[in-house]
Amino acid sequence: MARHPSLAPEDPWWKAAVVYQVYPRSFSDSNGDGIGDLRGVIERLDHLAELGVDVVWLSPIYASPQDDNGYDISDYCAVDPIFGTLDDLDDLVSAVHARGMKLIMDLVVNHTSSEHAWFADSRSGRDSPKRDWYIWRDPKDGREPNNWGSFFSGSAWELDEASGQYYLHLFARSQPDLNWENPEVRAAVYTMMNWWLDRGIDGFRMDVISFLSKPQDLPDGPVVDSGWGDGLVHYGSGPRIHEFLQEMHAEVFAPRDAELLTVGETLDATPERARLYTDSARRELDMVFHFDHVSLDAGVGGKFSPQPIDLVELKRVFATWQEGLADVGWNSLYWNNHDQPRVVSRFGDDGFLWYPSATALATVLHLMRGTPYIYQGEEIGMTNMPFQGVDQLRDIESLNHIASAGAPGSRRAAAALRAVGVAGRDNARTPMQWDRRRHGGFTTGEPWIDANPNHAWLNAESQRGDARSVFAWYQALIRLRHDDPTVVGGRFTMILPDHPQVFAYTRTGSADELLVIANCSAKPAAVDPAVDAAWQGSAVVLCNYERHGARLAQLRQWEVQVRRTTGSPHRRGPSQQV
Ligand code: ISL
Ligand code: CA
Repeated sequence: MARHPSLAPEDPWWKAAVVYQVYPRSFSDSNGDGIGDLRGVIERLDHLAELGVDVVWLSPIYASPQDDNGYDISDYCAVDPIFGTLDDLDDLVSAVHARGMKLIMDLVVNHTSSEHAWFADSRSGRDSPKRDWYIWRDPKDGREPNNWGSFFSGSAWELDEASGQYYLHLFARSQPDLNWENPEVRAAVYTMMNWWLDRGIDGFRMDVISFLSKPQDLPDGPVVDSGWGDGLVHYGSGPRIHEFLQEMHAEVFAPRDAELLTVGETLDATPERARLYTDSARRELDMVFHFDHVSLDAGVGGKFSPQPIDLVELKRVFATWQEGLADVGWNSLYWNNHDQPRVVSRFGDDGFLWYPSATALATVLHLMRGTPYIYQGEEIGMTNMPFQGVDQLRDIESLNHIASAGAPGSRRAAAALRAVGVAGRDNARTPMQWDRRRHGGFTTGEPWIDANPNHAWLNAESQRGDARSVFAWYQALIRLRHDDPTVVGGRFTMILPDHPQVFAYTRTGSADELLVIANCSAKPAAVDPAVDAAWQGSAVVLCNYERHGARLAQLRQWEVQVRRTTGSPHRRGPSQQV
């Protein structure tokens, strides 16, 4: 891959890269069975090349019973027939590389599917040679070994009647946790990772990677609303996690000179922990996904008791992370993925302010310091789905939540359905909207999940070639990251931190300074006169309204501007120096 001009000589390539996540099940169906597949991805690669992204992150395509849409793997070295074959995957790698892009795969090694041969062996009996490949414990006082709850409702322990022991599953009961204390498990994972890298992939997104190390006494966690204990306080970045990741780096990545990318999903990460994971001197990961910004709208009962967010709080989270990794480590930057509701519906306005809010949210994210991740459909402003009933839902997390909330038809179950409609993962998993045809051109068959009816107007084809489309806006943001050293390396300074409507910051380079200023509200916003004065005469680099004045005294509804001034950088207007 050619190095982008925005990189400093010492910068690794991924500091100027933009990653695009493909959720293959919902991306493009090439054979009419209603499920997206690898040949469908190959057929749509020109869309990604035109967008300008550098890396494709492919969500799991491995053999799987699909209980958790592929995050329950039964064979790490096989492609599930619903997605195609290993040859199709090799063709995809070649096609991605031919367009100058890289491909990273999803590494799901905290757990396997209960249908994996390893687990079948392990559960065959207490004396199985693979018994210790998973986490088995005797009952405690006649019940589960501790009070940990599963992410997918209920206990994190499942009783195996045959042996009278419980096994741990932080997610579905069909997703038993691997025992990373066992060096045989770690060696088997590294062998598999090397097998994939030898096939030419360019790295991994590592699923719940900070959960691998559990304290061996498995202590109870604090009891939460569900009535179960929150084990995250113990297994989040557990006692041996850094030892395991440094061993993985030594066994898999260090021997290779290819330009690889590793990103870890770390639900428990704080900036302090993220520095440990991403400090290049520690040889662990290149970057991590934290969850502080996408947890702000979770109420007391968690994600399914959603509440409005406070912009000042959201800005504080971003400023904390920008400052926390300013000198050591590196941020990922994301709004969306296959687990999160669509940002334009969640934090923006998917009504008549759809275009300005989608473009304003994209801008404030993409021009911070870090590597941006675009989730399929985000580049055209896809919105949440207006689910009408449980029968339209597919996600195990949502279905379990509704089932555990109350009896079908009860008020509690109805309330749970409404919450799932706002915060559920299926909002991200409706078919990619390619054109105005049935099902958005995703399939010629019946899709595994309903397409959003707004595909009639909201689709990639209708935006192609339109300079004032969300797609064109993302192209412009990606070009800025590729071309502008201040976007990659400039110092981040939050300004107007307490403004209730305006999200604004500067990026200070060696010879210029950028201002990113967005009115993240449906009402006009007055801007501090000191900021207006300080940026007089600056050049407007981007604005999501067709006409803009020279002044910055007021911003229209969801108006975002990017301005540049040259000359020696100096503080401009009231700021929170982070
Ligand atoms: O989004 C979430 C946080 O509220 C959870 O739904 C999610 O399960 C968590 O972020 C972990 O996600 C990863 O591991 C899961 C899988 O279901 C998710 O799709 C994956 O991204 C188990 O493998
Ligand atoms: Ca298909």
